[in-house]
Amino acid sequence: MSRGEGDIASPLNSTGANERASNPAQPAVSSQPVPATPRTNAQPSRPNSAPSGPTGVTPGPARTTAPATRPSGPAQPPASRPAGPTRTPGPVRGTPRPNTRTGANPLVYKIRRVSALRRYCVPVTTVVLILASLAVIGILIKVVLDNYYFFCTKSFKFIPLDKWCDGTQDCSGNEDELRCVQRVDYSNNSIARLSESGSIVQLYGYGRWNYICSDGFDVARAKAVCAELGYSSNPTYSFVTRNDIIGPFSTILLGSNGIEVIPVTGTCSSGNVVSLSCITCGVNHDKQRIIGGQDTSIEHYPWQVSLQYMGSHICGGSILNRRIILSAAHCFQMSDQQVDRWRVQCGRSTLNYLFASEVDKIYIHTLYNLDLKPYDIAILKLKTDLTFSDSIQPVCLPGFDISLPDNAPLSVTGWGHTVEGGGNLASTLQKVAINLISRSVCNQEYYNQVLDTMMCAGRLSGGLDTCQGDSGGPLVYSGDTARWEQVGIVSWGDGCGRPLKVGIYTSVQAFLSWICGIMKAEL
Ligand code: 4AZ
Repeated sequence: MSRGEGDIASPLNSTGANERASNPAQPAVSSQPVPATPRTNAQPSRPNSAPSGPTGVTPGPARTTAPATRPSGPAQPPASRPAGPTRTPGPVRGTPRPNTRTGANPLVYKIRRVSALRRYCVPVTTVVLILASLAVIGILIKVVLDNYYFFCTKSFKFIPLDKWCDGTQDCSGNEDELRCVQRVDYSNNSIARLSESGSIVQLYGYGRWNYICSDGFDVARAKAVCAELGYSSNPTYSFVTRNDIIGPFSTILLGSNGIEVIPVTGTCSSGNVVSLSCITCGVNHDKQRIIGGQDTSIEHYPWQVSLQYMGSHICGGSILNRRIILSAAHCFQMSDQQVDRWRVQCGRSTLNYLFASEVDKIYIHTLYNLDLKPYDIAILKLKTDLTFSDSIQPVCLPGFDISLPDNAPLSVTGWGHTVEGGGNLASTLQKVAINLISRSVCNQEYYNQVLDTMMCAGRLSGGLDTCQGDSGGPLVYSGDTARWEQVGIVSWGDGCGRPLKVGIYTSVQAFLSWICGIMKAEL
């Protein structure tokens, strides 16, 4: 116990207390020490502040023994007040000092709090700062490594980035070549196709394409046909009477190996063929077409996506189903082959790199070649299903026999540059209303480089076009219907918006079997 505390807490000898209180002449502060505890007359020579042990006690300097009884006077200082001769008196004599244990003195309490804060805050802040610095250094190291090296987790070594996805094994287990862009052609994978604005079913069998006679057609068969086309959603179907369709016809036998096509000899007895819709697609709320590129909202083109490589928008793309995105092969140049560095942003009008979906696989056409771009088509498979909403919807694929009218009105969308050679992407999704240009007209300006797998669209007088950053995006057609079909993929062109140099698009119609083959394989 400290002295100050003892002063207050020690019960005074009743005699002494009374005597002090009754002696008003006694000075407020005595230069003489006051015994810690009033002594009895039986111990007159013991130093008054010393413990009362019998031996080993050195008397205090020039200390006077306190009288056994004091003359009465004003209130004495507390009995155990420090006994040193130079003690300074307290501010108000006789007033008990505040009990700092209970925080009665705010100043002392504050000092204690400040020192406690210092005791804990300084080390905690130091630790936090050290951890933050380590995190920053770690992130910097990761950024540097990510930009220059690939880490082989199995062989625990770094290889230079240009050896990743270069077609040669550099890590054990071929780890550096596993998650790269793949060249595929599954064109013969699917035996189904849809005609007439993508709804009347045809199945391949016996060396020909057959219409499906509605006899015996049911939900299970509808699902099997949709699986052939690469869709797993709940289909809707109807039977339509088409006198102009004269066959050949077939029915479907569902076996353990999937669809078996059974030819119908002669005519279809019901007289009806099957019209099928595998997915609700191509629905939006924007039937208006405005001359010139302008801001639009993703709800008007909810199939539009942004393909991003290491956080940067590179190309556009379109949603075909919950997992499949259609785009252009030239978006995946030699240095951008690593699947895990790509993301797909869906459902946003403005570019945002935070909420993009991860990519599982990227396929480009086997025959794609950078120079002429005759097979400029790619499919990305997402790691997780998209949730459809007003801003995320699939676009429809056209029927295999679609024939666009001359000068057909088309829309194209994207975040690409709004000025040729301009350094900036559009921050808000842009749309431009353009028209189909015949391949023969187009080829006069493009020296016959526009092949059958390509189509031309734009405005011959210039000004309305796609540009760098729009590549891979969808060129869509709706005609007079409420259903938007993707007929082209932004591919190339001579500059942007130049007169006579219209945009060149990959023809979706030319690659329907390539697309469906992959979609079926990836179900
Ligand atoms: C490009 O570089 C690009 N004007 C896309 C489209 C067009 C030109 C260039 C068509 O991605």
